[in-house]
Amino acid sequence: MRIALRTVLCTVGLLLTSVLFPSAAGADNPIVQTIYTADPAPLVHNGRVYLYTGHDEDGSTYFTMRDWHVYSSSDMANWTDHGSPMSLATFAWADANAWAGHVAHRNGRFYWYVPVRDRATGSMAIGVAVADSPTGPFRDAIGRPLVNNGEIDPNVLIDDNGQAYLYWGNPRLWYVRLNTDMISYSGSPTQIPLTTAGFGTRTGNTGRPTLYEEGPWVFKRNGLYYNVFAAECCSEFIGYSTAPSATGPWTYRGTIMPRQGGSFTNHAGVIDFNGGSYFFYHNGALPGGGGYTRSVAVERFTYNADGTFPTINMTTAGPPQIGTLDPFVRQEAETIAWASGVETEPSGEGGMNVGFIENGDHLKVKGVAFGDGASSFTARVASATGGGRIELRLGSATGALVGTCAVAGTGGWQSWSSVTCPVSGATGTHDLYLRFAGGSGYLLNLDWWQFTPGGGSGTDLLANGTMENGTTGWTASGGTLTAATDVAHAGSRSLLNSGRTASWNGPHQNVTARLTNGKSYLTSVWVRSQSGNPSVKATLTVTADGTTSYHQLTPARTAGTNGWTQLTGTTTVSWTGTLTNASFYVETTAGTDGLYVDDASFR
Ligand code: FUB
Repeated sequence: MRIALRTVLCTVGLLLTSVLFPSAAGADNPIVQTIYTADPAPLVHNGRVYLYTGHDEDGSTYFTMRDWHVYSSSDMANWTDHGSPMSLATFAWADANAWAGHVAHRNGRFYWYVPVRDRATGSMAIGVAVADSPTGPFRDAIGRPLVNNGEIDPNVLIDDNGQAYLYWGNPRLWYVRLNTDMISYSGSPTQIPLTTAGFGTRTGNTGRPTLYEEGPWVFKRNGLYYNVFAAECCSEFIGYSTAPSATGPWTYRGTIMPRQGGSFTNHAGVIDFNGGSYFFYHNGALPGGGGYTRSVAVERFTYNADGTFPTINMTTAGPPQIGTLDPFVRQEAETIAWASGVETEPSGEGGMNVGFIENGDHLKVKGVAFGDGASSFTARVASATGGGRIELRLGSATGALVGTCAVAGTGGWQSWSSVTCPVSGATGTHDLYLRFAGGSGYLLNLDWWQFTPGGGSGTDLLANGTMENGTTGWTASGGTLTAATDVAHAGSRSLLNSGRTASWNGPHQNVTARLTNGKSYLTSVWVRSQSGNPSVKATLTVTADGTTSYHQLTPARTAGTNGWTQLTGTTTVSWTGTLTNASFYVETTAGTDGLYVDDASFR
């Protein structure tokens, strides 16, 4: 299957690319290029967007779908591939049709509701799987269908009062009240009346009472309930209705995404993340794509002042990147804005690796902030053949070459080894292209990569940023600072600031002697909450000639208790007069929740 997609990309793809992707190198939509994906279901959790998708098999002539995939992003431009943690095999009672699902988070667990074909009845049913992590592994929660009425496309809303609802349906539309265990329900499935007032009037494609077709996406925003759905097949557009309660009555509001995109189905998922609103959908835009070989894409949008949706059209550019990517911490090779020619697979060292790499293939990583410069590049590689080269280029796959790493054979595709090569000329923020070169056949596999900052003013101003030396170099501006060994982002220690009494309390470090006036600084720090979900940011306090100013080093991001959130940003620091104090702080925008901090750099 992998090779089939690659072949399509290399042959048919050339023509389609020139139509759909006039500058595929600059495009970020569709989100995934290594396989065909469909039916997006985004979930915001711990400062990341987790994107759950279906998977259209290469060359399909029907909805031939056997597994589901997970991707995640903190910047909406670079997406990390987490592989496939759930397939038809997860449900012993199912035998086909791994179709459009939805993941809900409750009580620290992740519930994935999916339509599959029930082997016993031969008709579609809804199964539910559960996991302790957003990336799985997922297991069948009840060993049988949760509901079984031959209809599809489950979606869950957990209302503010804690009542959860499961919605699904094609051709009808249903809901049932889920119990708090999320794997059973109370009462009977209820049919939502498909009235033209509620779901619109068909002008074509008759045979159904209203525009409603399938794929309900129900959510609540500013007190209003929305049901976004695929409308009036075929081809489908995305319409929506609103209601004053989770159970209606629904009022049809119009079109969000008109018919377009080369797939006769569409399927929407809507989230708010990091201050923006995002609309996920699918189309047939990848080379070889169509109604049964679809790809998930995303657009950023702004609700109208009255809460209605604007019209949203598909683009190849996708949303703007949030912040930048830090090349000086380990980055997974499978964190990608655009992949050309390669595929991903499970890595023997955990997670995924990029593989099946041939001469001329490349990975684009968007918005990489090199700051004052990088001096070297390290890659974790494996090769069962003679290896090849990794060219580091800026701006495009043929852009400025800032380094080349030679990779020799390692004796196997999962025999991992690290290679390092010098880098020069990588300063500022650029799209980074890892371009692979060598002979014929597969060259190498790539698990992760990391740059080392350049010397001189590019060095880190923080001492003990890894926190592996306990509290050395750090002070708390309030509360107690201790070395924590129960949680660590990397290594075995982090810092815990507990007993904070004000939002500005946090671990801080004096950087007065090392700060340069007018210089642009790149900040990266990982944070986690001890309790609650505070909004956390890094700040530089600068006092010069008796005047104190505050430089926001990173945007504030929500930190949770069961995962790490990266704060990152680039800020130019300047002052007038004589500098008497400069302190690097991690703080919250409000509240006094205890804060874990790890792997901080300011350079
Ligand atoms: O992917 C299979 C089916 O196509 C989904 O369940 C529907 O929503 C449509 O997208």
